[in-house]
Amino acid sequence: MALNDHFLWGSATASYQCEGAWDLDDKAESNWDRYLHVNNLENGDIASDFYHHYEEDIRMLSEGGQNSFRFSLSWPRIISDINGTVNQKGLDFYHKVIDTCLRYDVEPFVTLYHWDLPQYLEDEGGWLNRKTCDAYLHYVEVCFKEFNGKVRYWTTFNEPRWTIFNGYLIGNYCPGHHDAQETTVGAYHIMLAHAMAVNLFREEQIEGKIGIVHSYTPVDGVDDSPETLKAMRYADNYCNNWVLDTAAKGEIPEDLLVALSEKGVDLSFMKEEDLKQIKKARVDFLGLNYYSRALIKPYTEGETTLIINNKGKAAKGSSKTILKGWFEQIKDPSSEYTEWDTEIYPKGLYDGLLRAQQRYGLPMYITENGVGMYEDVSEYVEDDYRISFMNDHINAIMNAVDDGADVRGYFAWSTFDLYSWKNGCEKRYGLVAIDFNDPKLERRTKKSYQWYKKVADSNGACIIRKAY
Ligand code: BGP
Repeated sequence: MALNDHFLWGSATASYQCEGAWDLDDKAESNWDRYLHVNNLENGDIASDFYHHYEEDIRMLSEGGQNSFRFSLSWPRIISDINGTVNQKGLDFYHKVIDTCLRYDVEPFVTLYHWDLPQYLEDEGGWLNRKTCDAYLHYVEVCFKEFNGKVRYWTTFNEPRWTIFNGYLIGNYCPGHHDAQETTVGAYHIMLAHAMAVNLFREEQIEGKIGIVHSYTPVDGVDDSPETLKAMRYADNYCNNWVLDTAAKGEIPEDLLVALSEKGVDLSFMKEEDLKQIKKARVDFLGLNYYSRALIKPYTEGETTLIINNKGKAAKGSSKTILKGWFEQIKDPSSEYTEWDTEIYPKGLYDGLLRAQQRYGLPMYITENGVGMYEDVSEYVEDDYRISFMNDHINAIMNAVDDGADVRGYFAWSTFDLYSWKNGCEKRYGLVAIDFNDPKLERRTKKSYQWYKKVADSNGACIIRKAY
């Protein structure tokens, strides 16, 4: 059986990862520009040069059967300075992108923030400074008014957890800190900014729907013991609930706040009027990015250890997640893992969708799903592993829909090869190949692109169905 005719079949990108043109047309410097330049790391200065290839890229995705395109707006491209000056050239660029989508009957699915913060705000403390919430509100107001009527799907933030935890706790993203207090403050401010944006969206009666995108990590336990259940709750709060409960129910999980206080985090920065804003702001839908689940056992010993493998095969097996006193994440010996230590586990998507359906009862979009691989793009890429990965995950979605989950769209990560943050460009996710050594950055479709067209054209009817 196929999915319904309104289902969005698309793919996704993010401004910093694909646009390039990092200092063109009066774009301000972003935190990622600064951090990668100063540390002399591989950067997105050029990336896929979507800034100059957007027309071709949107045409190609449309020819590939896709009826929606998820992309983000770059805040530093749109707001030039700390005084909030609007850069018309930045707005013009996104008008062109959106108009091209509409010309091809492609639904623009817009992310307002995919991690590229203006450096002038990072200089003032970034997400640790409450003023960043006000600056964000100004930025989103400009975007809402400018693109109202053209954009029908808005999301406030891409993956608050990933950007805040990696930046302030794990330290592998900018600004590269390791501090639980800062992590809590940053997480709070980002969710407050989210709530302020949702409330503004309602007050201004902007057309369309608004949601948030979360890095969804469904939590499984090694057994059903009370200790494991407790560890799972810690892990679920850490991975998911602080974003999803806050966005969908207007509530920051109370037991998480208690557990943070017990760890010595000072919560006095939380203000009653902020909590009222948060309570009022309920999203219309949830955007869920699914890469993998977390398999959890109770905490045994050792200090908090958080290691993410950004080196691929050179560091395979090095990832570790231990939260002292809370939980430990373990590997499932029967599962397959990528070179970057991501477990391939489609059933986690099925389980996660049913849990989220039951808990929040909101429409859901899978806003990212894909597999990062090393690929030789000098010839046609026959990415059968990606086809099999996507087949099994779309199958999981279809199974979940059969069992009552309200899923309304699927976005493959990514539309074309792009810059994968600290993994650089060698970790490829695209349905379309780009040889980053080719000055023309020519686009060439992979086998998965043709396969995905058939899936979209048939509304999923050609997916090889499997039960669990
Ligand atoms: C998500 C991000 C994307 C993208 C993807 C793949 O967390 O929203 O920006 O990068 O993950 O992750 P990575 O590039 O680290 O492999």
